[in-house]
Amino acid sequence: MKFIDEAVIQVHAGKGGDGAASFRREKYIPKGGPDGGDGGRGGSIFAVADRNINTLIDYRYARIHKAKNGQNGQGSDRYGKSAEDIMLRLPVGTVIKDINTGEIIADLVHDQQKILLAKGGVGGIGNLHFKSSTNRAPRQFTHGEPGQEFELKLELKVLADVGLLGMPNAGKSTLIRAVSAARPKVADYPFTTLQPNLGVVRVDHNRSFVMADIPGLIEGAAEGIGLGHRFLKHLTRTRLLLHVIDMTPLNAETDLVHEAQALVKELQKYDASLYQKPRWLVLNKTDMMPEEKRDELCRQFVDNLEWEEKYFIISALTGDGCKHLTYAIMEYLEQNLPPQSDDPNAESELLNQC
Ligand SMILES: Nc1nc2c(ncn2[C@@H]2O[C@H](COP(=O)(O)OP(=O)(O)OP(=O)(O)O)[C@@H](O)[C@H]2O)c(=O)[nH]1
Ligand SMILES: [Mg+2]
Repeated sequence: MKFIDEAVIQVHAGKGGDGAASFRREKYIPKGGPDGGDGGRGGSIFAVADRNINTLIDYRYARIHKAKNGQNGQGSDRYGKSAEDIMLRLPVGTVIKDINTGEIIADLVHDQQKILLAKGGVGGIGNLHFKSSTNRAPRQFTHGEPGQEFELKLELKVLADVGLLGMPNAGKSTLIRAVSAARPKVADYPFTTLQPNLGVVRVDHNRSFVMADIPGLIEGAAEGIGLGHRFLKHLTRTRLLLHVIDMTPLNAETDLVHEAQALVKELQKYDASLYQKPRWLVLNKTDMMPEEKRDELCRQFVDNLEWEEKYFIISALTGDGCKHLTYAIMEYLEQNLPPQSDDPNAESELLNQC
């Protein structure tokens, strides 16, 4: 199914039914009292997170969601029926915003999380309830209240612990295939990956984390070159970024340092907080380098980049160095737990998005 990560929808909750004004008319009761029942409640609209859904495509086609109105009250003490609520099923990781105020209404982080989006109107009161010792034949009733209406922006931002960042062809998808059961397409041309992929990396039987592979990024992405930089939003909820670099051009003397710096600049242009996230370098395709010079060349590269954080020398193709990398990530994540406000269940929910 096509991956769509943004949609704009309208939600209209139902109006409450009106209360009734009616009097009892029966054969042997000449002056029947009031018997108008209350109106029913209008249908409300809820969002429900569903781990089996991973795209917002349905909401591109169905933009307007209207719940039914409550039924009006009727004579003979009959109450109007309340309308059914509508459940909008959305992927885990969807952020819901009110377009007009910009306010975040919900952030769906775990499966089956349910949030009220638009409240149905309360039903009106029938004249039955206005009867008193001084007014035995009230004609009053009230109208049902209107339902709430909003225009909402839905934005899916995948939830993962670690995100892969890199130029097209760097080997990001090969890496996620090497360390998890995810099976994104791998090919030797740029922009093979067109949507985010999640993989669960199990380091041993009860320790795991979630990795996100996103489409490649190139210099000028902020100006829309390549696939642009909109996929970077899928890295905003990660705790650690891995900058994957294809080391083979080193032999051809391409300016790898410039390329790496250019990519980081794109990150900075997109969002300062993404730029400030902890980031490690993953030097890939090192199976293509002469073995005896490999470590030395890698170190030189890292020095030229004036890189002071961690770096890893791997081959996603042969699996060399991948285990060491995944253990280091696991340890880092365990030592740098997310703030309390993050949902502890979020990770397990994600597994199902893969
Ligand atoms: N020799 C070698 N080739 C690799 C390695 N990792 C990836 N490749 C090859 O590099 C090419 C690109 O790999 P992908 O994993 O598709 O690269 P990507 O970064 O996901 O690319 P996009 O999805 O286009 O951004 C494929 O032909 C892979 O087989 C590696 O460690 N060594
Ligand atoms: Mg790819």
